[in-house]
Amino acid sequence: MKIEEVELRIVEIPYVSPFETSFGREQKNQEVIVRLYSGDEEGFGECVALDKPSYSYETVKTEWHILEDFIIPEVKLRDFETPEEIQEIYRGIRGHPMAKAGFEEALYDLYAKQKGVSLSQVLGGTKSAIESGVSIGIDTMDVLLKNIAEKWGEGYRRIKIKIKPGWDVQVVKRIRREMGDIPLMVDANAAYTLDDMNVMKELDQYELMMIEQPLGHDDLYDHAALQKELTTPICLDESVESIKDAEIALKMGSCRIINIKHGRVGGLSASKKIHDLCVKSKIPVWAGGMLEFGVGRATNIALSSLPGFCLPNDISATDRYYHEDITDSFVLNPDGTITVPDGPGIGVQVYDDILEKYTVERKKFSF
Ligand code: OSB
Ligand code: MG
Repeated sequence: MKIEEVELRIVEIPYVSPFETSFGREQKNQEVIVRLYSGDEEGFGECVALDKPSYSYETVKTEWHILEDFIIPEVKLRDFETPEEIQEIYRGIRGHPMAKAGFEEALYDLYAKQKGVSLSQVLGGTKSAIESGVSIGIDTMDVLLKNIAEKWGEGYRRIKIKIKPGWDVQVVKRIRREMGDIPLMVDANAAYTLDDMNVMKELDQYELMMIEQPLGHDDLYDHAALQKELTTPICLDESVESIKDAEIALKMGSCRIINIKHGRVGGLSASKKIHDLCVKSKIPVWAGGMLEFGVGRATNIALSSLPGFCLPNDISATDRYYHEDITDSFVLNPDGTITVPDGPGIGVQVYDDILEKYTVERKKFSF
């Protein structure tokens, strides 16, 4: 895989409806799309940082900076045998997992395409369809209940709602009253501290599948203390940025479930390592999402076809996020799954005209 050219784009697409979490309400998503050229093949990757340093410190602009100034100069005309070889270059670049993951993803896509096999196959996937859940943002109670009823009616296998202080116990109570015992979980995006033990203990009464990232984005210690007090499993998202974090979290008992986002942990090879550790330790994993466009969603689907992904994922159909996407759309099967593409690489086509329509910035690096 000789890297002959690289193209970077910032692509911006509005959401079908605003998405609100404990760190704010957003109307649109911006992603950096990486395109690699090698012989007759192309590889695509998507860098998943948001445009603000809210979920993590990375942003669309820091991703671009790391790619343009540190990753692309190192890969110029380099001939890769396998995508794992990029790790040699990454060792010299501290942090910035989402920039690294997006580029590595493009290498994986290229590699799989050159071999004529699917990304799922390259990663060791065993499933032909993955379980689909849906993440629903903060809204008025009426809109939230309407959204939940609609998504549950479409067949999603579990509902996740976003919570924040003041929008938690009463909301869950109301959902349980209106919707009964549907598979339900909450995601706090690090909005609480141990001072909120009362809220956590109240949430513990509602048979939630899990409470995702209740405490600090970089905390493992307090989560271990909280997990001891709760029956409901804690699932870590933000706090697990590497295999090392996962090892410590499991040793300390900071969680009983891990959400793997390949962007957050620096790529697919790191994701596989965390997956393997969790399988060995009997810790269920599922794939988180970052409201990706089609390239990133296809990658999430391939990753979640691995055997340890045994809970519904934050991977919904395209129409839950966007009216129009840069790739073929993903649809929800009647049984609440999404089919894993079996074509080469990510297995979906990227449409140049649509990509062009939503591109707000582009740069090509020819060597
Ligand atoms: O915490 O899981 C999260 C979206 C953006 C940033 C963080 C998160 C989310 C989601 C949406 O919950 C998941 C999806 O892509 O459907
Ligand atoms: Mg989360």
